[in-house]
Amino acid sequence: MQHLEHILECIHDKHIFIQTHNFPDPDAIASAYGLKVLLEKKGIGTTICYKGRIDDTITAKMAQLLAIDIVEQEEITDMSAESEIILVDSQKGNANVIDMQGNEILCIDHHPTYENQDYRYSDIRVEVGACASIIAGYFMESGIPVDKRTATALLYGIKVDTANMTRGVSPLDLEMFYRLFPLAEHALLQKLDTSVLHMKDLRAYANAIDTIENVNRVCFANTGVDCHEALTASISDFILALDEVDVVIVSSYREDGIKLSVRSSAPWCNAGKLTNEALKGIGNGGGHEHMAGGFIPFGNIPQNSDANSSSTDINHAVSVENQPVEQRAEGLLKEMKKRFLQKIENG
Ligand SMILES: [Mn+2]
Repeated sequence: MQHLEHILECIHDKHIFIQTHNFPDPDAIASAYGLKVLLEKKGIGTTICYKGRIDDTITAKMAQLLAIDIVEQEEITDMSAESEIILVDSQKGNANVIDMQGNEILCIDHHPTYENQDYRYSDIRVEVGACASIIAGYFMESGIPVDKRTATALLYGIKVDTANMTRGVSPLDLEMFYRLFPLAEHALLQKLDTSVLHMKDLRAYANAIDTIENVNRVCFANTGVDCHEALTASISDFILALDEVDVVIVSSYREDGIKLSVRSSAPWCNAGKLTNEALKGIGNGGGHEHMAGGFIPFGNIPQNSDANSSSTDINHAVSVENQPVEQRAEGLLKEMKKRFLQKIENG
């Protein structure tokens, strides 16, 4: 049976929700949109939803230029506990996706699974570089023609998640890239490629460059405050391009904690596994072999710190809530660096 047939069998409602990970990236939006087009052809209404502010990001620009309707969770008015949700480019229980009110019945993703979940059906392929390739595959498999807008969205998702076919590329990504390429609107893709940054984003780059610290090819940097997910990720990629660097951990301050973006180009270091293990006890994270993300909430005290750990400092740092975020984060940042370096050293 084809994937799309499995999916259709599991859907009972006339209208369902397609939820992406929080602060969706272009691959998440492309996947959600492609699935929306497929389901609407089969008579099922859909709402694409997500959590997180994405103003001024390339994701917002993509949604605007391609006229893709996406709804932030606070604006959803018609979801109930019985509503059916399909997760795309994310998995239930992961740190980067909130648990919305409805019922997660299906999951289509390319991230590793950290917690087994009970879906009616799931199509999770960790070897695939972009979730958009999986969705594009549904079109091809079912013989449904791909319109220009959908092809453009899917191709853009593939380009971004594979860093223009240089990262985590699988045969499916290659085939979908090849098949979508002649169908897409290239002027629009070019516009997206050249509107990734804003002038004000340079402040985050400057902060990262100022704070850069390279320990045996493992590089730490901090972007300061007001640095959204996509920007943190592109700063990570930027630092990884340095000849002297194999692994990058970029941190940025949020009101409620520290967000991390991790990259690895080293065969000896799996970014997702490293991030997942290094943050156990102080936060959470995970992802792919070459790219990962994590979060350390303020107030989380490490449980298994070793003897020379700075947990007293951490206690102190997070207890003083009136302090500027930089000071509150100081102890946690130190602990985070120590944990990453230890994990890398122990292989
Ligand atoms: Mn993705």
